[in-house]
Amino acid sequence: MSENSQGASLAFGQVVIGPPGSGKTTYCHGMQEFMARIGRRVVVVNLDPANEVTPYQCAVDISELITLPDVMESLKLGPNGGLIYCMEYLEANFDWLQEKLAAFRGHYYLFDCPGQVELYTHHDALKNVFAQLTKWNFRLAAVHLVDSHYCTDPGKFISVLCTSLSTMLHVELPHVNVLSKMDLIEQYGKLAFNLDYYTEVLDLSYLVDHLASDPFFKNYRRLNEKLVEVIEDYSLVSFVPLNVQDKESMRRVMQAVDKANGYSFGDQEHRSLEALMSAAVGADFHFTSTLAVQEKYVQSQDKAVEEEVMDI
Ligand SMILES: Nc1nc2c(ncn2[C@@H]2O[C@H](COP(=O)(O)OP(=O)(O)O)[C@@H](O)[C@H]2O)c(=O)[nH]1
Ligand SMILES: [Mg+2]
Repeated sequence: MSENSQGASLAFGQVVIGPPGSGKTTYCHGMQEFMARIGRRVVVVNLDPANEVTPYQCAVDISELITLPDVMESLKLGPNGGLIYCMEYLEANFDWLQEKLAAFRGHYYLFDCPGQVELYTHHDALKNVFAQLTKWNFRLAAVHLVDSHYCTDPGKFISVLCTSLSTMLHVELPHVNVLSKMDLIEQYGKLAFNLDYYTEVLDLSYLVDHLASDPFFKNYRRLNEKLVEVIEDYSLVSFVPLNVQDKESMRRVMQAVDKANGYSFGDQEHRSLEALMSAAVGADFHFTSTLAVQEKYVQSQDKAVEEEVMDI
């Protein structure tokens, strides 16, 4: 693998990002097992210095380069400052990363990334690491995990949409946004709308109306309208629902990512004509798949809510 990428073969992979606790490490473990079962040669690279133990076997582990507790102790930094320092240190040590990754050329790479949101919305170190990987001929998609818990509160959901949008614009990679822990959504609380409303993110005016009926948010209607306007103007955000323990759900996420990073169009695996055609025309049948998830994890809701959804 050479610095200027000349001569390096293409390598495909995913950078798995999202807030702390959104399920990144669990996803990497699950996706590694899932892909291994379908015959893909896959390795996991741990880039999160806060991951003390990992459920998967790391091919490359940032803790060999730097650890968060060491940084916090020696530089007297808190956990957030410490993580930023670790990422800047990684950026300053590209040669270490390059050498470690080169040993696994020919594999599919899953990068388990840190959970600090600022790293994806403001700070440049990780973005520069991703850009450097691209120069080394990696074809990456960002898989941005968001806990489906946020769907249960329209205010939180708007903030998740803003974070997802600014992450997409900042990271500058093909993006697949994922609503994780779908199996828990029933326990998290009642949804105001059908699940596809949250995954397709088409007409957010209903969300603003819903918020306006809340006495606390009533005074913020104009602010919410403007936020929603920005999100709709870009028209970039949508979500794929995920339950990491469900094979069908993992397959759908994998298909979306394969399309995003271009893996579907390579010749690494035997692919059915149908899969190639659906990738080519951009059809991924999200709507039907979201309805299936809705039926599986969300009990039918009361009439008033159903009527509200019919209006949509
Ligand atoms: N029920 C359920 N729990 C999950 C799922 N994914 C992750 N978790 C749990 O969420 C917690 C945080 O997950 P982790 O992968 O460490 O999150 P990270 O901080 O983003 O790496 C752990 O207790 C996981 O067991 C899921 O799909 N369903
Ligand atoms: Mg983790």
